[in-house]
Amino acid sequence: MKLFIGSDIHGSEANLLKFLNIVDAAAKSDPDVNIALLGDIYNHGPRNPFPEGYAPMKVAALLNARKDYIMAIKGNCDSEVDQMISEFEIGTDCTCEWLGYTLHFTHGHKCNPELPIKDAKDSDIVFYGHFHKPTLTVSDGVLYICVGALGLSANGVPRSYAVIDEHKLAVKNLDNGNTIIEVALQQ
Ligand SMILES: [Mn+2]
Repeated sequence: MKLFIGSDIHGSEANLLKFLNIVDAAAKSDPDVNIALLGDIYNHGPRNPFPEGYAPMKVAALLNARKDYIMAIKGNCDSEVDQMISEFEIGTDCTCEWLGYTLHFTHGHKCNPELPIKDAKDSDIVFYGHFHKPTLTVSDGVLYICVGALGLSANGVPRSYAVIDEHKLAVKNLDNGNTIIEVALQQ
């Protein structure tokens, strides 16, 4: 039982493939693997450079092939046309129960440790992206995890994703697999 959480692909097929190779490898031995995408899926964004391997339609094809186990929410760069090329729903921020934990998923531009909306305050763990930098913040007893970015990274910051299972939550370097953040979970 693993949930992989990625954000900010920004149309980078090359970097999405690295992420999906990791997810697909995990899925071979574990039938219960899911993906959460925290927005900014296809568009590079007008303030950003084109990321490595920029190919939004190829990103759509890769994700559509995995539509049955993707949960996606909208970021600030995602527009109406993005839903038209996606066979999975690009929804709004959501909360779910996971092995006794309440998890909240958000892109991060309207909810983050500095902007803790009610849904976040009522959760145990908040996952967000947007800032393209993996971080752990504890605020009012809530764990905020910025999972970093899959496609675009800030200067000198590695590309990263998060993975959570029964035992721990980890944020890992997309390129070398190194653990950036690790939190043990108690059942
Ligand atoms: Mn964003």
